[in-house]
Amino acid sequence: MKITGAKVFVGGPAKNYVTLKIMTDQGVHGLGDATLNNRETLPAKYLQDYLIPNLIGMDPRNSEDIWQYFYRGAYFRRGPIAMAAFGAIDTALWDIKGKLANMPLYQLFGGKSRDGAMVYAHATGADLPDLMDSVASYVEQGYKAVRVQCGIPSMPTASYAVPDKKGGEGDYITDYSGIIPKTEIWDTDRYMRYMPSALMEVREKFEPDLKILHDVHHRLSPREAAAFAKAVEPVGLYWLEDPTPAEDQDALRLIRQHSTTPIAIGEVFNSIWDCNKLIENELIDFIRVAATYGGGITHLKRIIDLAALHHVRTGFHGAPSHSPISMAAQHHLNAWAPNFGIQEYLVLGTKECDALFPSAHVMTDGMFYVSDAPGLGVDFDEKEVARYEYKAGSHPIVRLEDGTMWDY
Ligand code: GCO
Ligand code: MG
Repeated sequence: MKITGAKVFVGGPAKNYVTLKIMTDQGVHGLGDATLNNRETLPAKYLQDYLIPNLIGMDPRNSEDIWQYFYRGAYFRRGPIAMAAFGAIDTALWDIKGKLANMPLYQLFGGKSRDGAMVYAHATGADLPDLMDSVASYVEQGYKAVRVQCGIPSMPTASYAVPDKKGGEGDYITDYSGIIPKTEIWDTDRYMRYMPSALMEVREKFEPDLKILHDVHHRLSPREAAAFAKAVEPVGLYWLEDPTPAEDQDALRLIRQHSTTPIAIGEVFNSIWDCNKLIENELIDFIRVAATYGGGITHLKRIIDLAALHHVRTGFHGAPSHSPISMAAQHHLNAWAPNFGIQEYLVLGTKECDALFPSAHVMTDGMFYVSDAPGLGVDFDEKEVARYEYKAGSHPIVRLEDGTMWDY
C-alpha cells in the first residue's frame, strides 16, 4: 500500500483551519489538522514544502516509522510548527488505519473505558454578575464543568478571555482585524486581590457538584502562583490552569509545596520532553498537550501512558482553533484513556462547521460520545472549504501599566 498524494487546505468558518488530506493507492484517505492559531500558514507551508514530498510512496500503515522518520530525521526538531505538521500526518495515518480495519479509532487503542467523556465550556463575563449569567446558561445546558474567567474591577483593559462589554460574545481569543495585536494591560496585584473571592462567589452560587476551572494563562511568578493556589483552596477548583509561564518545569515545585489545588498545564507544550519532568515528579494533576501541535496520536499516546504511571489525568486543549479533526482524535483517546480527566470543548458546531466537517459524534449534557464510524469518524468537504479564505488574526499582547511586556 502506498501514499499517492496529499493536499493542504487553509480556511474555515470563523477559524483558519489547516486540513491535511492524505490519499492512497487503495482509495482510502486520511485527514489531519495542523491548525496553529494565528500562525496557520506556517505548518501548511512546512507540510507542502518539506513533509509531503517525502511522504509520497510511503506505506501509510507504518505510522510509527513515518513518525520517527520525520522526528528523528529532522536535525532541527520539535517546536509548534513542525509538531503541528507531524501531528496532522500522524492523525491522518491513524484515520487511514481505522478505515482499513473498519473500526473506530478508540478500538485500536484498546476499546472504550467509558460511555461518554466529560467536557468543560468557557464561561466568561465582563464582570462577576455577567460571568454568573454565563455560568448559569452552561449549567442549564447540562454542562457539569465550566472554566470561569471575568473582568477585574479597576483593571485598565479587559483581561485574558474576557469580553470588553457585558454579554459580549464572539472570539475573545483571536482578533481578526489583522496581524498587528491589540494590547491588554495586566496588574498582578489587582488580580491576586480580586480573583479568589470572585471564584468563591461562583462556588457559592452553584451546586457543589459543578466543577469549576480557572485559567491564569501563564501570568504569575512561582511565588505568586503558590500564594494564589493556596488562597483558592476553599473554592475546591477542579483545576488551576497554567499558573506560571510554561517554559519552566521547576516552577511548579513551589506551588506543590504550598497548596493542594490541582494544577493543569501543557496547552503550549509540543512534546513529551516539555512535560516529562513535570509528570515524573508528580508536580501536576492534568496534562493538556493537544493532538494538534503535540505530534498527533502516536506522540500523545506516549504522554498519556507516562502520565498514567504518575496519577496525572488528561485534560487536552480544546480551544476553538482545533478543528473537528484533531478534536475527534482527542475524543477517541478520551474514550479509551484509563487516566482520562476532562476535555475542553468549545462548540464549533455552527451549520457551516458541520457542513465542512460532517460527523456523527454527539455532545450532549456536557458529555461527548464518539461515533462508531471507522477511523476518526469525521469527513471533510472540499467544495465547502473553497468558500473560505485565509484571514490574518492575532492574539493580544500584554503589558504592565508602565509599558513592560508581560506573558499572554
Ligand atoms: C485555553 C487556552 C486558549 C488559548 C488559545 C490561544 O485554555 O483554551 O488558554 O484559550 O488562549 O488557545 O490560541
Ligand atoms: Mg488555557
